[in-house]
Amino acid sequence: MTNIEEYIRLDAIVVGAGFAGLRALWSLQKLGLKTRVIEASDQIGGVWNFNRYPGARCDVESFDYSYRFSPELEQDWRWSERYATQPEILRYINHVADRFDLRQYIDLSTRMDQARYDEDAGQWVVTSDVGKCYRATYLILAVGQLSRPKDTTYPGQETFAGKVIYSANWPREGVDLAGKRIAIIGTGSSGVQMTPVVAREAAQLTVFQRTANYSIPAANAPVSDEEDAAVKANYRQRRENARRSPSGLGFIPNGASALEVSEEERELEYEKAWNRLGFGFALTYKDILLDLASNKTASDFIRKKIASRVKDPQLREKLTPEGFPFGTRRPSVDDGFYEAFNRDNVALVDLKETPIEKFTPTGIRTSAADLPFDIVIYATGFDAFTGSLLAPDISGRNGLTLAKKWEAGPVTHLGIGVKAFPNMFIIGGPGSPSLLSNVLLSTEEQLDWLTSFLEKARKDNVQEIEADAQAEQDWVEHVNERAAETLYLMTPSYYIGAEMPGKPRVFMPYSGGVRYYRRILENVAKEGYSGFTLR
Ligand code: N01
Repeated sequence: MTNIEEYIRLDAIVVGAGFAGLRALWSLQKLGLKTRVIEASDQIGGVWNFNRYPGARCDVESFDYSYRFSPELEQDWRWSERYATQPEILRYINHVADRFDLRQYIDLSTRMDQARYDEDAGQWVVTSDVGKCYRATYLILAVGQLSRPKDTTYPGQETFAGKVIYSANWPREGVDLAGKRIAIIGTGSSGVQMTPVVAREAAQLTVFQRTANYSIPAANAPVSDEEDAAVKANYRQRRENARRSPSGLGFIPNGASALEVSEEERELEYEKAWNRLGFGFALTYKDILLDLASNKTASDFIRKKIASRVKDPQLREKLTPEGFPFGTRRPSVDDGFYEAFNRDNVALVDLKETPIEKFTPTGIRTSAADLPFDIVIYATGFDAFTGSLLAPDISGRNGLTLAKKWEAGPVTHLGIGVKAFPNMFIIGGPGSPSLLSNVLLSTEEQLDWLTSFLEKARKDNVQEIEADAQAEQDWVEHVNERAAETLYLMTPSYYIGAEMPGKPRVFMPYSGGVRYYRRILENVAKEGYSGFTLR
């Protein structure tokens, strides 16, 4: 048991040193709060520190997937590509930490094991795996939405003589793929990004696919000096446009329904979007994610494109997504995924036809064959949204644990506050736009709002901020109502908790868009932070 003197005493403790945690630190320091960040890894960067697999890059444009809080930073940083690679993003995060002198406030290699609300003291008591203990008024959870990788295993894996690697925990020293026989299991964004890069290095690559997903070309390109100058000349306006767009990507959806226009016009629009917009393809028409018939026009267009990219008719059929509307599982953005299957050294195993039975000492046995491998890469995804929030033991009033409170699925007010967990705030969590938006923009929106809230609370001498039960109920209803207006609920995906057996099936992110979400936050503030009890 820790002596009371041994606690590190803070105004705020932030958990996680990724994009959100660093931004929280910067904001809270500026407010004058004594703040520390604790981070389990020995390096900062969050998902960009862990996901070092070949081909990893962001699918939001670099100019938009970057901090907006410092116009000077914006002007000084030079992105080299439209979609930045993982190493470039990690360099950027490190640059920000140095530039704003943040490192001294970050405790690395310190994993939060437990956070307990001490009601008498009105403080969060945080303990870590390295024995450091903290007491803080505010607990800010910036632990990410996709930071708890699934630990997928198959029978016999321990007998396999080769290497097993998880894409979300890629060895820092790198992996020599040259001339190796490699398996990639999983065809979400990670598997799709990795495939063409691994294919170029490997002697033989076999991709194990359970569900074919829709993927759109990234349309990546170097950022020219002219483009860099043009964006920087107007950067503030670009940020404002992104804030006002529903997705935070800066694209305003075409105001028309896909069904309102002629087939020729639609094809032309899709073609333009296909060649330029990447992820923004989903916004070519306003109702692609809202109306099934409209969605079918986009889904059919993508299927046609896949057909034109894959030469072998059997492979083409297997790689073509069927049975769910485009965008209802998160689409991938790729740089040559389908074309990789035209190479002689790349094969596909359709797990629906020939499932994996087990690993053997030499490779993988499917129901059809024994396949030899040197390296098996799992790109099987994450326990999304709630995994990293529920991994530590967090308890609020009367010892109520967050796991118990969220037994039937996450409930929050605005995705930020939780009843019975006073002074605890979640950034980018369930019930907020997070993964249905430019997540960095939503993060900064939430943190700006939260900082103003805390500033006011301190001015008014408020000791405790707690979400109301009714407000929570109303928010969950609102999140569900907005989701019901979309097609998302039609498809099992990590948006609804379908990625983990036994996980409650509830819609996790907020689908109303960042613009609408911001208005709600602003109104809540105007109403004196309605839905929160301030004591
Ligand atoms: O994970 P996923 P991811 N045996 O969950 C399959 C972000 N991200 O790491 O669909 C065999 O999407 C699973 O199959 P199924 C982005 O938000 C962004 O790829 O469950 N296969 C699926 O094919 C993204 O959405 C970027 O049938 C198994 C795959 O593994 C999110 O992270 C890059 C299996 C998992 O796909 C997650 O992407 C990378 C099993 N036991 C990631 N279990 C960019 O910015 C699962 N699968 C571009």
